[in-house]
Amino acid sequence: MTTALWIVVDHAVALLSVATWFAAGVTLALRRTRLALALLVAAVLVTLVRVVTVAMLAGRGWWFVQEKVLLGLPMLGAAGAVAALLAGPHLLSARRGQGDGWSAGGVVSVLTAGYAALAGLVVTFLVGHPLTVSTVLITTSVVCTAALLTARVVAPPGENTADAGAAQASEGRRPMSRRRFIGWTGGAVVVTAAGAGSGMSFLPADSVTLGGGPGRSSRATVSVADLRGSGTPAPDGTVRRYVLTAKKATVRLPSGREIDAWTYNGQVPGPAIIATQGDLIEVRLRNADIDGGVTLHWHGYDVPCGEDGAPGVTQLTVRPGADFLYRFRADQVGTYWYHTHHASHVGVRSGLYGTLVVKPRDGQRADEYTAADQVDLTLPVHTFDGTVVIADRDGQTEHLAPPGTPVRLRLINTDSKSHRIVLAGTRFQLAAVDGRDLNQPGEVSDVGLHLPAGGRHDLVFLMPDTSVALAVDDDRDGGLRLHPHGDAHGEARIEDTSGLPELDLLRYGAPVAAPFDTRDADRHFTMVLDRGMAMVDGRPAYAHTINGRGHPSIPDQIVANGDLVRFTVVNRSLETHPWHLHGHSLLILSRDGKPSIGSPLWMDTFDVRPGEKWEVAFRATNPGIWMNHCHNLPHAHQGMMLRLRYDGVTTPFDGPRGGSPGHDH
Ligand SMILES: [Cu+2]
Repeated sequence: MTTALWIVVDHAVALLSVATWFAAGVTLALRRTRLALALLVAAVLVTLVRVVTVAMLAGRGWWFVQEKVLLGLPMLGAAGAVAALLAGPHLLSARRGQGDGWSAGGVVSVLTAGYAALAGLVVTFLVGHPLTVSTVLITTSVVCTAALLTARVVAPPGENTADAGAAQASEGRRPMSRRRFIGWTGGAVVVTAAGAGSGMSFLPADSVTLGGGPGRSSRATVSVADLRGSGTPAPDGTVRRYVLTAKKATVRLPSGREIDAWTYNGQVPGPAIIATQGDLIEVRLRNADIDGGVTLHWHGYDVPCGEDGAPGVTQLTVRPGADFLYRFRADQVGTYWYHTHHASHVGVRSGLYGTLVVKPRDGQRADEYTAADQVDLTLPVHTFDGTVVIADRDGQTEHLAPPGTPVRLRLINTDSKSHRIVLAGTRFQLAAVDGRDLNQPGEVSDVGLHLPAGGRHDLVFLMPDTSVALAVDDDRDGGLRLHPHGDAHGEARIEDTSGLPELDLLRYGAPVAAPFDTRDADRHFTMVLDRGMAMVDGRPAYAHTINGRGHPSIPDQIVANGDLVRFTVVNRSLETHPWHLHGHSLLILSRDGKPSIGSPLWMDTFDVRPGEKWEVAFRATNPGIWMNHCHNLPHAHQGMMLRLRYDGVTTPFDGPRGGSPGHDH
């Protein structure tokens, strides 16, 4: 069973335990003896099952259960045991015909077990990982308060307690004053604990995390504003100049559908930026009328930090009428894309994106398909209000490719959710992932490719003499068709592709020796992804959280130039989080403890699906302050974003803008 399934089962059992304890308490209060006994037995059994589900989850990782093991279960276990001991004997006597099974202590304790079960569930959903002392104090105070109030209602202090149990009744008046004493002392303790817990929750969090490495050095600082790209191309390169103007436009798709888009130069996608390795790319960004502002972020391209396009971190947002010049050397070959990083959850979705492809200089690429006459298609996949647009076309796109032609399809997912890609009618190689060539990628067919949000896959093959079809999300009517002959349009029908297995990239291609020994990591950061209550941009929200916090209250990850850095990324939530670090590509080490055994897999955006745990590593060799976030852009907007900062690097752009791509100021 997958971890995600155990998470769901555990939620369900937790909910059932809340229901059964409350049902037992209510039926007991109503003196429905037989039903109350049955429900009490059920509640105890469900609680025991809960121990099993939590134990199973604990086997998948401490992050999945910390708050359950340290707080939820002990609280429920203690309350449940007291409830069974207080209510059980009376109910069993009643079953033998002695009394009606009711006792004040029984009702209060069974209902308290219900409060404890509910509190544990609420803590899991609102707080999650990591558990804090503050959470423990507040939660136990709330449960105790509920228990004390229930006791007051069930057996008010002024009332004769003769029916509260034979033992108490025999003690006459004294138990009443003792109960008062317990009530007042308990109340005082609860109020103190709640106050302390609430106070602690307002303590400022650490502003940085060092990942086990040394703290700040006393070295001279450098500003991101000075970390700019080279002003010259390589000796045999040229300067590729572009002007991109961000503006609103109505774009007409081939189907006739019109979309109100935010565009670069009035088109979606924006102008294709194409360069050869060693060229200098120079892009002037102007903003015509995008009110909130725009930037250009070079997704997956390890540009100098000052060119990265992170508003409030590496530059100011480009406002209407303003402009910004980006300049960097095209040293990295492969398939990339660019997009705005300001209010990106709206801007990118609305059309502020385009493609960046850097081709190798002749003879530099150990790739069998470098012939000049190849078909090389760059295919960003984007969804506008439910309509999938591939490159600049909706509906089905057709291309001619004579038999024997080398074909390269560069798929780019510009959406916030993953896409499933199937290529039918030919065997093919997945030659590159996220722009980086794989080592000895084997030929495959009849597989589905999982393309994370922001990710890129390069598919290569030699055109057969029959048609080839590319389907996105198993849609047989849309997608792309390649025909070997001009008269074949419309003939390529494809079978249902939804049942095809997914190609596992961690087992694809051939391994080579790792470039570094990841056991020697200088810094190790763990990011536990979840949902919960957190401050996001100064407001409380039901956020997408990292280690229980939301942007910008998540501590900066500090690294030093040259460090070997390791990330552990754990997803406790039930949504997929495409993880994206700017300015670096990450070597995938393992997923759920199973090591990557295929080609070295370098990714800049990898999907951490529900319940998964990924280990990745990289060498920190690109000084700057880098956004590190979920590329499901609405998630990033709702808190799931932090910064990785090199020791000694500062930004003059920090301040009210806060670096959030989700902010309109
Ligand atoms: Cu996410």
